[in-house]
Amino acid sequence: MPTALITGITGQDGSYLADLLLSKGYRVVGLVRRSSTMVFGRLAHIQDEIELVQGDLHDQGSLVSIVERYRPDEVYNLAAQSFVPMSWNQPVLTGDATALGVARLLEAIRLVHPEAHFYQASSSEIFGKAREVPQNEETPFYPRTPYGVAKVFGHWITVNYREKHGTFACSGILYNHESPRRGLEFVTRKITHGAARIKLGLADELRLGNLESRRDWGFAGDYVRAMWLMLQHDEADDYVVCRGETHSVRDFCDAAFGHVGLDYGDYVVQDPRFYRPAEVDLLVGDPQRARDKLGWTPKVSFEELVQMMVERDLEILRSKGIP
Ligand code: NDP
Ligand code: GDR
Repeated sequence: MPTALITGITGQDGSYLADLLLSKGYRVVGLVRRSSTMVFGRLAHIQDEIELVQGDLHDQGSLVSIVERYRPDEVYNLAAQSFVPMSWNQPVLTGDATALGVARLLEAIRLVHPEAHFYQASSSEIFGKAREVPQNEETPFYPRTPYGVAKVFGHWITVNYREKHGTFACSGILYNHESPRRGLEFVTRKITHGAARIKLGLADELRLGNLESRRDWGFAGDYVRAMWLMLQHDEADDYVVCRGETHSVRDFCDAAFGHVGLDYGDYVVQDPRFYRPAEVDLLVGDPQRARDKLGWTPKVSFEELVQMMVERDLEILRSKGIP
């Protein structure tokens, strides 16, 4: 039975990856950081099938001990301060976790278990002020936020450990991927949750920032499959993972409200508080390498994703006794 260590297991991607690896017969170990309220909502359905161990990307010693104790065949580094606007409020913390955290984990692997295969959660935010459209693995980086800058470090340190130390290390440059388990502060879930609340009479407006922003949105369940495929290949490489098509925030609102028979124009209010100081340019990727080398293709369409998210938000609200 292979062992996988997942950092960020309590997050959106961590929970989907844990589902996938359990279905493939892995022993799944998740690194969690200590908190006064240990609530692992996204893992409730698999809590008896996984092992959780305390550690933190800020703490080198904890990473060394965990890698030494479990000697995982595969390590997926999904942990990060992942909310882009917050990286302007806490740029140093973001750099420490999202950039240096990667180096700490790679060091732990190099020191105690160099055979492990390593996956780094890189991001389309490294392209930022995009030098070309669509972006591929050779497109130069131009991050526009402290988060993007930290992810550039994470990406290059992964490439450098592969080239210098021979670590089997892959960097997945993933574009936005969403799901019913997405955090409520990200725009897609904010919209589907907002539309569901309005439909059920719990709110009468939804305040958003720039409705013209465009993203290449996919389903998280499809994207974690690409992570796993990268670590099964016979050579380590970097891959762009995306659908290759964009939609605006406005399109997303239209689809989400439309699904519950409402017109978003009657409820969505643009609020300057949610505008960003520096927006990224058009981020749309070219997933050809992932398709050709890994045989990866996304299965869930934009429309199916929006509907899945709205339906689940209605279900969650109704299960709380709301009609
Ligand atoms: P989430 O924000 O849902 O999850 C982040 C996870 O990181 C949580 O489990 C969080 O733990 C953990 N974490 C944060 N800081 C630390 C730390 N110092 N030590 C240990 N764990 C920590 O992110 P997603 O699941 O959406 O994303 C997964 C990864 O993929 C992230 O690295 C993100 O930057 C990257 N990414 C995501 C994309 C997306 O569209 N979702 C696209 C491209 C990249 P806790 O629960 O305690 O807060
Ligand atoms: P992003 O995702 O910054 O792309 O990062 P987010 O959903 O936060 O924003 C997407 C776009 O929507 C616009 N927007 C709003 N965003 C939020 N959060 N709230 C609003 O009210 C709102 N109104 C409009 C934003 O301006 C932006 O253009 C995600 C994260 O998962 C990162 O960790 C990951 O690396 C990237 O995707 C790829």
